[in-house]
Amino acid sequence: MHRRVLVLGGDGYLGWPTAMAFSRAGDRVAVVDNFAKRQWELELGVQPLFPIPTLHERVRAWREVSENDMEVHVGDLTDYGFVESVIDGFRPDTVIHYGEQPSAPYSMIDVRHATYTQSNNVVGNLNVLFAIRDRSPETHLVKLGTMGEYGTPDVDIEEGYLTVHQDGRSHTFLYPKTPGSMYHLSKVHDSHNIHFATRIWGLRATDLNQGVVYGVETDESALDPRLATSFHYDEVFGTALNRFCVQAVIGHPLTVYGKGGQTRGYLNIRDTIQCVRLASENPADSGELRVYNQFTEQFTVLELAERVKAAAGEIGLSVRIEHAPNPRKELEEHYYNARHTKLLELGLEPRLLNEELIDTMLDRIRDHRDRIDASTLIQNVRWVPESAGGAARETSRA
Ligand code: USQ
Repeated sequence: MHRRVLVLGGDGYLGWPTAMAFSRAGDRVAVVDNFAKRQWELELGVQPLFPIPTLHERVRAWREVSENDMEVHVGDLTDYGFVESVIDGFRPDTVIHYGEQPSAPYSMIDVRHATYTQSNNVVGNLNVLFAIRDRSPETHLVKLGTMGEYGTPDVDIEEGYLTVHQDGRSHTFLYPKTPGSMYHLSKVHDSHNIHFATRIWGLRATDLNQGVVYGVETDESALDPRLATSFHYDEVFGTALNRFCVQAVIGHPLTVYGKGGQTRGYLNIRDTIQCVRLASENPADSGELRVYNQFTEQFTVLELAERVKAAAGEIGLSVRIEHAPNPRKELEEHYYNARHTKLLELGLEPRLLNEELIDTMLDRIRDHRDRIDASTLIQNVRWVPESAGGAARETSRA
């Protein structure tokens, strides 16, 4: 069945490939963006690895390559009038919401960046919820949350909910959250607001607690260089494996923070698209909040660095792993076991990380080696500034 799909944050690393994938599958797609990411790049002096045309140029290229059209709406999700008019005009079956500030380090720069991240993300998401309630209540919201909402508790992480038994009674709650950055906290607030909207207003929503995404390419972005996605490797916007691959290509030591035992869930960008498709094809019921843990494998950062080192060695790159001082405050050795069966039950076929994939990433990155700006690899954003008690250090679990 072809749907009307509205992609919020459609100019981003995940939003743009998602918009193309749904469009190619025959859905009617509209994208929304305010180009905030392009402003943050200018603010910090960083650039994506591949040259990224403007959104309008991308959409024109997409029309040329795929013969599919895509609507573009430029505006800010924190402007309720804008959000309401887009939802009212387009009447989406599905809203896929990537339109938030996605970087933990960006949110930890200072008070201005923390309050910006939380107000931008939380207010934008609230506007989406109210606009769906008042203009298009049957719309299914597919919201990108994060595995980082849970933090690293010393017990297994369930898939969204935890049933608590007490004195012969029991109740199912949203799984308790202990996030590790102002950004991750913003997504916790979003999750509670979405839960409220489903419980009180009967909206239908799916919260995708996504792990760390890696990868440079999807089936659609590979069709034409103008369709590339905005791949970052700098300290603020780059994610771990993507950064390690870029570091390997230019002979920079791989920056494993601290001991490197930090364990997270990871997934290929192509699996992000698959998961979002599965979530939208299986909409929540009215009044229901579905929560999926969206990742395919768990790794420690040190294991990731070792994988990159091995793959790089095979193609003649000599790589050194460095245990850099950890700019974050996080456990560097901990228990981690997060359930992630619901998307598999819906049919997810994971593309696990293997040497061939890392080779492909290294090759693609090597083609754009001249654009790599090594000065952006380390920007010293600290979770605890010197003035507030010294460098970040490992803390107790409490
Ligand atoms: N890390 C290093 N060295 C580096 C970069 C990161 O050791 O050069 C470590 C970090 O300290 C952390 C882990 O690798 O322990 C993951 O860091 P990351 O920067 O790859 O990912 P994170 O900050 O957690 O955020 C990213 C995305 C965010 C998404 C999240 C999913 O930017 O949008 O929500 O991954 S998750 O981590 O599951 O919460």
